[in-house]
Formats: sequence, structure tokens, C-alpha cells
Amino acid sequence: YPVKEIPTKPFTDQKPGTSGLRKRVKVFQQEHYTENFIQAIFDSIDAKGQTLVIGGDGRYYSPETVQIVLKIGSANGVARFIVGKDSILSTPAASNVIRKYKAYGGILLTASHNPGGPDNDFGIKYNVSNGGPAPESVTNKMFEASKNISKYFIIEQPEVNLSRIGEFTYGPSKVSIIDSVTDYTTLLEGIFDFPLIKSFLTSHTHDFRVLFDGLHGVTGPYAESILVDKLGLSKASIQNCKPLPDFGGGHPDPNLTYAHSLVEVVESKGIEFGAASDGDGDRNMIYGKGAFVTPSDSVAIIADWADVIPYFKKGGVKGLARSMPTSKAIDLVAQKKGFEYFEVPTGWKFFGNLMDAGRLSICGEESFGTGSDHIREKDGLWAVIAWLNILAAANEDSPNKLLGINDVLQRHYIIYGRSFFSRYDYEEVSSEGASAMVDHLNQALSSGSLNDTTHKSSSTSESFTISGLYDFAYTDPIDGSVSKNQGQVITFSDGSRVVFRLSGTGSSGATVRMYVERYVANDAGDAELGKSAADGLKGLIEVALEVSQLKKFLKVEEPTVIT
Ligand code: VG1
Ligand code: CO
Repeated sequence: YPVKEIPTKPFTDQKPGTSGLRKRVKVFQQEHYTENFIQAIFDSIDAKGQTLVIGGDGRYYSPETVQIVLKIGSANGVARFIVGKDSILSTPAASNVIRKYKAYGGILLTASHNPGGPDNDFGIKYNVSNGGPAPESVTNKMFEASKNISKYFIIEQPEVNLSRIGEFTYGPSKVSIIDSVTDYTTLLEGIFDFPLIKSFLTSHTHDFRVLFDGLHGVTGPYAESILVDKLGLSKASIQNCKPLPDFGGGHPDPNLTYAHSLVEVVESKGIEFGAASDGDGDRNMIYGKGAFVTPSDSVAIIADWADVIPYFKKGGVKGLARSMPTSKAIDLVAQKKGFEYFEVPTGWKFFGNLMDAGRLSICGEESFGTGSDHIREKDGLWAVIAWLNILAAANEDSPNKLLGINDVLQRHYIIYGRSFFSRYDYEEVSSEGASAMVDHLNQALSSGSLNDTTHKSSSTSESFTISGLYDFAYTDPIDGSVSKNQGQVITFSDGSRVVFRLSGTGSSGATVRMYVERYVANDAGDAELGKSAADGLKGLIEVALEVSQLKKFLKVEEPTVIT
């Protein structure tokens, strides 16, 4: 079959970050830019004769990129493509499709929760045959290939109609356009107790109302299939569920700042159970009236309640894990229940090996990512349905009082104590300022100058004594690979912790993240355990800002986002 060779020159900036290559759409639209990176992917894998999945969040520039992947992939010998209808497969759905159809890998067109549209972001991410994000060894190869590229291969073919389901011949290859939703709905039906959840929801239509907000990202059709068609909720229970290429101009990130469309309605109508997901469907927020579940608590609670979920009841819980900056709430559950547990660097790719080795079942990140070994990506709707399953089960044992999100949270704190947790993001600050702050901390780290120093918060009068300072590095227990410089950690003598990290998903400038955690034991009393995170962390945050001299280095007073 005639394959054309197109000469090209390398771009120097095609290094995949925490989760693929993310840049402004305009960057991807430069001549040869997208083609180069797609060819760099094929130069780094061996996809000849194999099946490749193509999915994504349907954002602006996705349909064009699907056609490019088909042309270049076919020229590089891919035998069969499985493509989500209208170039849509949420990140968790794509992970499932790769696994279910035993594909060689997948290309996901998404920049997750970053805004979309012609002036915003686009992204390309490669997933391997276990359905998870490519490990660093693979993404490093892609970056090297992108720096050395001199040509790409392409076949001439008319555009594929991405809206027509079915299998078609495409040059030397085959293309299957599949329904984006069915396989995923079947997956969740096999994991959770749908009959129990349905009977709970339909018998509490007035006192346990549900609102899911798709933020015009990819999860809308999935939520409709699961919440409305399968679990019997009314259509009024879902909103903003039509995927739009620019997410309706919004920022499809499920947190208290960006998911205001959900927060407003939950508060004004007093809705008992609210939830939202991000652009590509892998993040989640659980938020009912007056009840916000931090992601760190959410994963700990799901782990604690695992045996009400049929998937875990049957298969058991093999182990738990969290990313390093995530609070240690889940560690306490593991310790109490005797599960093995792990602390990995930020990014879902680090959980995959542990899952493949049968040592990890449930894990999460503080960044609104929660999931399990049913696939190899975090999974927004999975977490939402997990919470509904837990609440339905909790209420089976409580015939006289309807238990809601807050009851489950308080019960957890009384058993395990509470880890107050918050993250401050300083987005798009100067790269020089950010690296100066990193240098400052590194200096303290190597000289030990901050060790054993005590810092007093002027507003709360609490004192915090630094007990250690280190740069987090991780050795993968399965393949021995080492990942260094994964964040600077300051520990305090009371067990509190502050972490500084540079984001690896931004598309311009530098983004600094500061994570703060303070643990309060279960006997601290209701007043202490019931504080807001902002109050519980006030003193520690002041000390963290003072020690790092963050405001001076970044030349900013306030964070862009607090979660
Ligand atoms: C952020 C989060 C990280 C998450 C990553 C991808 O990375 O902090 O926990 O895994 O986004 O999530 P960073 O490097 O910017 O801190 V998603 O939903 O954007 O694919
Ligand atoms: Co995402």
C-alpha cells in the first residue's frame, strides 16, 4: 500500500508531562507539530499488526487529530483501530476498552480538566496494553524520538465518518467505530450493587436527591446511561451533560472553585448528594449540602467500606495506595485492616505495576482522582457510584435515620481521627521564581539549616517544629525503576507535613503546588474534628509560607486555586 514519507524538523518541546503532552491548541496546529508527535509515539512502540484504541474527551481539535492518528498509524502498520464514536471515549472508558479488546495500546486526545477551545488546551497521551498511562521509560523514548525526527509516514485516505458505528476498511487497516458508553456501563454494573443502589435511590426521591454535573465534559452520556437509565434517577438529576468541544467556555475541573455550577445548585436546593467529573471523566468531587469530601478522605472511606462493594467482596482487597502528597488517611485504614499499602509519586502511571502484580486494589490522589484495579486509570463515575453504593449499604443498617455524606464522614473521623488537608496552587508564575524557591528548599535540605527549628503562627499561636526535610524519590517495587525529584517534603514533630511540587500538566509558565496536612486523633473532641479544613490548617499554612518564603520568590500574595 502506498506510504508517503514527509520530511520534517524536530520541535524541542514535545516532552510528555505528568499525563501526556499538553499544550495550547495553537501549538498543536503548527505545521507538522501534531504529526511529529504521533510519529514519535510510533517510533517508540512496536504497533505493527496490532490493535490501537483512539479516544478522548472530544475537545476542540480532536476530530482533526483522530484523522491524523489514523493516517499515520496505518502508515506505521497498525492493523486495526478501535475509535470511540465522535472521537469520544472518557479516559476510564478508554482504559477499559484497551483491556477488554486486548489492544496493544491507545492514544487519548485530552488535556483533562484544562479548558478547551481554539485558544485553550489540547493534549495527546499514550496508554499501554494494561490500559494505563505509559510509564516514564516509554514517554522518555517518545521525547527522544521527537527530538531526532526527520520524517513521518502517512497514507492518503478520505476522512473517516466518526459518527457512523461499524467496522470499515481503511487502506491496509480496519477501523471500528464503537459506541462510547456501552462497555463502560457494563463494567460498572459488574462492580457495584446496582439493585441495592436503585432501590435505595428510588425509595428516597425526596429526602436523598442526587445531582451530577458533567461540566460539559465527556462524562455526560455515561452519567445518563448509568444514573438515569440503569439506576432510575430522573433526568433532573444530571446537568451540563452534553459534551461540548470547549466545555461551554468553562473550566471542567471538579473542585469547589471551578465546579460552581454544581455547588450553587446543591446549596440553593439543599441537595443531599452532589457530584461532578472533569473534562475526560477521570476525576470526581463528592459534595452534598454542607458536606464536602476531600479526595484524600474519599479514597480512605471507600477502602474502609470496600466489603459492601461486590467487586471487592468477591475478589478481596489486595492492597491500598496513594500518591505522595495525598493525606495519610488511607494509610490508617490499611494499618487497621492489615492491608499492604504504598506511597507513589504523583500521576496515575505509578499505580499500574502494583495493580498488575496483584498487590493493589484501591488508590487515590488528592487531586480528585480515585480508582481501583478494575482498570488502570482513575475513574470519576466509579467513585461517584462507589459512594452511592456505600450510602445505600449504610442505610440498610439504619432503618430509622437516613444517613448522608456527613454521617459517613463523622463516623470515619471517630474511628480513625482526621487528616486535615489542603492544596494551594500558584498557577502560571514565573519559572525563574519557582526554581529559586526550589533551590532555597534544596539548600535547606542539604545544609540541614531548618532541622529542629520551631516556627510559631502569629494568628493561631500554634508552634510547629521541623523534624525533617527531604526530596521524595521512588523505587518501583515491581520493576525497580527509580523516579527522583518528585517533590520536597517538610515534616513536623507533631506528624504534620508540607509538600512543595512543580506541576507537570501546565501548558505555560510554571505552576507551584503547596500541600499541607495535619493529623488530629479521634479523641480530639467534636469541636476539633469538625473544623473546616481552612481553620484546622491555618497555623500550619502560615508556617509553610514563612519557611518556604513562597510569596517572595513567586511574587504573589494569594494562590490561584485552593482545594
Ligand atoms: C495533576 C495532579 C495529579 C494528576 C495529574 C493528571 O498533575 O496533581 O495528581 O495525576 O494532574 O490528572 P500535576 O503534575 O499538574 O500536579 V488529569 O485528570 O489532569 O489527567
Ligand atoms: Co482528568
